[in-house]
Amino acid sequence: MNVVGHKLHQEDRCDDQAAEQLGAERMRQAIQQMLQIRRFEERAAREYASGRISGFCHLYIGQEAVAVGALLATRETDHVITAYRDHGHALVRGCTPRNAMAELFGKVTGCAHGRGGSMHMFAASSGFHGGHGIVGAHIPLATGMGWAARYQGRDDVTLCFFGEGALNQGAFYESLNLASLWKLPVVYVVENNKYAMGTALERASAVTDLWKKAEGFAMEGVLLDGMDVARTFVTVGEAIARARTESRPTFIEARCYRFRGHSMSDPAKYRTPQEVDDFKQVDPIQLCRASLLFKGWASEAEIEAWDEAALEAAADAATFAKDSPQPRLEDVGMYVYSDPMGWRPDEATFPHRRD
Ligand SMILES: Cc1ncc(C[n+]2csc(CCOP(=O)(O)OP(=O)(O)O)c2C)c(N)n1
Repeated sequence: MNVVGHKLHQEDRCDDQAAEQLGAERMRQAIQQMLQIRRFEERAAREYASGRISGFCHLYIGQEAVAVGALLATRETDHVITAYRDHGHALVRGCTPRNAMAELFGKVTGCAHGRGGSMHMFAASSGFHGGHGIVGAHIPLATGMGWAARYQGRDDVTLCFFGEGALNQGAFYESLNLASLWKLPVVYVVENNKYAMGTALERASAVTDLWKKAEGFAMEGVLLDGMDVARTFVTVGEAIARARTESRPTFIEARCYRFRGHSMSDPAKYRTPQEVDDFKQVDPIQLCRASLLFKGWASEAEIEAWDEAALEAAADAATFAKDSPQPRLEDVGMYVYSDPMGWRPDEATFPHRRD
């Protein structure tokens, strides 16, 4: 299969060498995290359809290997920032199914106290800095976070994820130029899922080999099969090492695919069912599953049990979210800006506060 040069994958499992580098324990962890994201979002889609979740909701289904593989390569002290398709990154990096689902429901027990919703998940104490709705606007923030680390002499690295739709925003060029010029420890990952809303990459961008743009910043540019969690771990791990030890940024193009529409309200008529089916042949969870079985690192029964546990956690999260209180009208100014007008969180009212 060759889907307009997008598919790099040749096998029906993850790359063997990369899988060895990922190792059995991490690969077992990877599939559990991917299953948790998948089942969480399938549940979120159902809750959205039933009207319990409102506003925007962009699902990450199909792209799980990018967040999971990349974040497995980080240290706890590293920083992560992403765009609005953020449920996966959030769940791997400090949010729980409960407080992420409650956030989708707009409840006070949500990870952003119900103020952010789907696009603005946060777990600042775990180094997860959102969830940003304006395309490309968080890329300068990542560059600033890299600058702060260098200035303060910390050896932590910032990982910045964004969609390919952000690549023709000025902020992208300004940020990567400065990161290269100032040698900042930032890894920029474009999750190229082929479409920005309904616009195919080749209809919007003169350059479609996005990783080549790195050359314009005198930066390392790498092409990655983002459907393969093991390769993602290895490639992002190398970029993190370069950032941590040499303080050099990297730009990675992770080619991936979203199986659902842009958001819950998108019927995705700009692509054929055949194309979606083709990409489902390289479903990141199935590739990882096949590797685990091939290498004898997990049994069918174990994977089944992990899937069951993920389903249960998603169901439990939905019940928790449904039963949680709404934010109080008199607290409407809280958690929007940092400590506005001296308001302090009240532990009795916000028992689930994390940050
Ligand atoms: C500055 C700005 N312009 C337009 C929009 C509307 N918008 C929301 S999502 C989107 C497409 C972005 O696609 P991409 O960056 O590829 O991310 P993906 O949805 O594929 O994850 C657009 C244009 C926005 N949020 N911000």
